[in-house]
Amino acid sequence: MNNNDMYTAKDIQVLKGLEGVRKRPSMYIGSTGKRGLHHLIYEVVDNSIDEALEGYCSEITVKINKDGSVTVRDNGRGIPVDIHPEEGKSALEVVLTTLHAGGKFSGQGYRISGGLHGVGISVVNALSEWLEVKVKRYGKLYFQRYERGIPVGALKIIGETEGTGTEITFYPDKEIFEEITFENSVISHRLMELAYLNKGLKISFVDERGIPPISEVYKFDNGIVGYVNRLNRSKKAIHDVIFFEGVKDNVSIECAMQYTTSYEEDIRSFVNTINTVEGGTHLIGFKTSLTKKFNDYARKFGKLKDKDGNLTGSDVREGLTAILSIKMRDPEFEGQTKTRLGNENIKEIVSTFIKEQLDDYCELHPAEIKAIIDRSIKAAQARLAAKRAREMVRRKNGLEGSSLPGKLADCIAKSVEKAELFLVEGDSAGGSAKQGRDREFQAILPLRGKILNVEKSSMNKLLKNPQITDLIVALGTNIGDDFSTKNLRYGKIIIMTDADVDGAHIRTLLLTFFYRYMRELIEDGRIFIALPPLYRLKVDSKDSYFYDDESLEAAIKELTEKKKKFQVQRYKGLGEMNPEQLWETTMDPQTRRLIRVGIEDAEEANELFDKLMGSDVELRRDFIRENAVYAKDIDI
Ligand code: 0RA
Repeated sequence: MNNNDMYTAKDIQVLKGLEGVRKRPSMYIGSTGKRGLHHLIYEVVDNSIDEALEGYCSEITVKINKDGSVTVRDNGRGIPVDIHPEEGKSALEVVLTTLHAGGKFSGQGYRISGGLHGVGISVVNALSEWLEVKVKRYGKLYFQRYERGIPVGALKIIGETEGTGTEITFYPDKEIFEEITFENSVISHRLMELAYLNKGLKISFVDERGIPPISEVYKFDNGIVGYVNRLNRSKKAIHDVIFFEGVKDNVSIECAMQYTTSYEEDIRSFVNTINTVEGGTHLIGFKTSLTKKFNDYARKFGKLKDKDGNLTGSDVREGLTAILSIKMRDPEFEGQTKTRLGNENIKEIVSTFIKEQLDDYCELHPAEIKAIIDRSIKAAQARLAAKRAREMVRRKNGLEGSSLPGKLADCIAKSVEKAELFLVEGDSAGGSAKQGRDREFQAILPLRGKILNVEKSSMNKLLKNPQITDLIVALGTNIGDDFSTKNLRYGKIIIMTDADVDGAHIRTLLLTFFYRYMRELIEDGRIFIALPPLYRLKVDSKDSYFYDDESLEAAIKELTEKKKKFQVQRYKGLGEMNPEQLWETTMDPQTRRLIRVGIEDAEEANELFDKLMGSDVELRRDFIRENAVYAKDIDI
């Protein structure tokens, strides 16, 4: 008998099912673009991961072959090859040709994992030009080949073997996919993530297409703790990774978290190893308990007083890197991309678990909890100060019909790209700058150095400072959550301070301010530092200017050799220059030197901000000596 003679009503239904997949592939794998293509690999790998989750598989290999096909191999139990009593064919064939074979067909097992759409490997089979499967079971090696979902030839034994496992090789169908080239970075990233989420599981990745081939092995015995360490590898952590794990009401929960000095929040949540990008009930449970518990501790430790308001969710999550990974039966996924967990009961389960674990942790590690709370309180203070500053800005705009600050000497040009704003330290230098500037496109805002300097304590005070609110109004952008470049009034913002300790201090203050509240301006490359000359050299009543020691020394050497007379003046401050000199040396676009501030420079300033604000003068001096220049690229 050949295959055709065996067709029954059931077989026709099967074919119709797979035909449906080929007619509307996007319904099953999301798209026929790159994402959908890569989804084929994940779908097969997820089946192997299921075996690992159930404790039967310790090793998975994913290989992109020279011909562009992909092989996924595992040492799980192997897809059953026995004849399925109802269907009258091998279980393997049922799994590979029946849509939504859903829960493992035996009825006993269950699919913990289940891929993004949970569609099963029959979909991969339907969308592959060909697919070959090898199974090791009962000491034999079984083999079967399919083309576009239809078996070509029966399942047969092709050898003897030891152990168990499954190996699936498939070649995506060009008739279905826009392109069929796999991208190794996408795959290796996901495989690494899976290895972190399944501690101890060894996942190998091989790409044989290139010369030399790529081969990587992922195996992490610390699981998601290692993942958090990796995510924080270039951040500064304030304690060791906190790790909770346990099972509650049949839900297995793992959580790893660590606070850093960064301002970012990086929380990733997973359900059955699926990245729940849109969050869901598990994440809500986690966040709720975190906020609740940290407020409790803050009051218990006297860090929040009766009159103080509560810490908000974003206060307690600032600087937090965390992985929340739960494993459960029958997850329901909702949302645009089906990556939000919908099961309502999970909220309570996760939140109770996190509460209990945090209490235990707090008992054993009060110092860490206190450090975290101090961090959250700082975040809350900054939030409140920013709010006050915003209100102040709004009031100013409102009352005076968005009039500009009195201190600002504005320019004539209205075009943002042309207009420049100089932030000048001190009233006297401000005066010179006003006289020396090209008023067509250069605006001056003097900042009174003393005021900024006296208030060494914190960003809070800085935000209350009327000069800073003047700056915000002058820029027209507002700050923080209200920040927008829509009404930005200047294309270049140039910080012009003295080349001394106080100048560097003010610069750090301003850079930190921009970094925390107007970061986009730095990212857009709009913040600059003016480099005033350090020396004036007078020869025969002609002046030349020098911006560093080396070039001055070279000039002096030459003059000495020529036995010429000269005079050197060292500039200690901008105030020592008259308006013409200031224009010529520091403001004239033809001759000036500007340093464009990069985001790394601002990050560095931000990190040093707290140190600098302290009263440790030595620390400040050291810093300023080492960081006199935030140079990245010089823009003359
Ligand atoms: C159905 C039932 C069982 C395992 C599998 C399928 C299975 C599928 C794949 C796909 C890739 N690797 C896989 N490994 C296993 C349960 C088998 C049993 O009860 O022995």
